[in-house]
Amino acid sequence: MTAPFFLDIDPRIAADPDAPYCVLPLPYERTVSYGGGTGQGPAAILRASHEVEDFDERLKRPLDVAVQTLPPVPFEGSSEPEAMAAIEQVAAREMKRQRFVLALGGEHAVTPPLVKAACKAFGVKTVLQLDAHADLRDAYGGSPNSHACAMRRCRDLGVNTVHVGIRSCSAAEYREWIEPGRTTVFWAADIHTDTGSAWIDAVSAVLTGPVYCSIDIDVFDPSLVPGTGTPDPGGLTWQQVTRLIRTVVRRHNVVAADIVEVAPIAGSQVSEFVAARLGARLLMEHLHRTD
Ligand SMILES: [Mn+2]
Repeated sequence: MTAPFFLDIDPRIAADPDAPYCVLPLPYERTVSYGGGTGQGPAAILRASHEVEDFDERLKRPLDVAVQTLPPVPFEGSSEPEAMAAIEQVAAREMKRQRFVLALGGEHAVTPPLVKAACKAFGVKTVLQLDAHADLRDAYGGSPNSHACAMRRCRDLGVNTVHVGIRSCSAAEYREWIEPGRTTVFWAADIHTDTGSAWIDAVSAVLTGPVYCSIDIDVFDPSLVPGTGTPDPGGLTWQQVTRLIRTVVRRHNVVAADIVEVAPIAGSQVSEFVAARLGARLLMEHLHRTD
């Protein structure tokens, strides 16, 4: 069996090192605090992606994105700092050529090294985080590289962070970051009270410079995506998330993205399929952003 690649496209395009888009599988699972399985996420998303239709019903056009699938980064036997360095190195190699990298996790700990590479290659100014959790802890479970610290490590890089869909944070995260306005949070509860698109305009208004988009799959409600490390009730819908992405890629220079924290559940395919569909939609919206 050949290694799975993203979307049911021409295998020659999936192997083309000059395709403008690339998918980077990151089966990293190290600092899990609750449910496990994120190490299986990338392979499950790639398999599920072959069930995504060859026609984008929102854009009303064939799935025509040219995307190479890179080999997964191997993490066996590497320390946390070594794993972070390996991710940054591969991402930097691709971004240096101005390619759009869509990374597939793996736990959210993979994001800071991706953002670091994107800062060097594109001068990223803002990380747009879609997530149930703020991920602003300085350390968690004894590690500064925990999934629960992903946005805090991005702040260390000097970029702004904008958090969308949040419904869980610690008292310290709230007191130190959110209450004093050091970062901008769009709470899931507030998004749900807005039946129009004012909240999307409000998110768009606070984004500056080149944008890196980090999507923790737990931003979705667990009734849609149960297969994730830390499911949290009250999450966003498919329409809310994809409408936001459509607006953001059209109004801002989104240069790279990740979809993380998919933890497949045996006997169910919905979580990885939603992730695959989201990846396809994101790349298609980006490719056709000026149409
Ligand atoms: Mn997260």
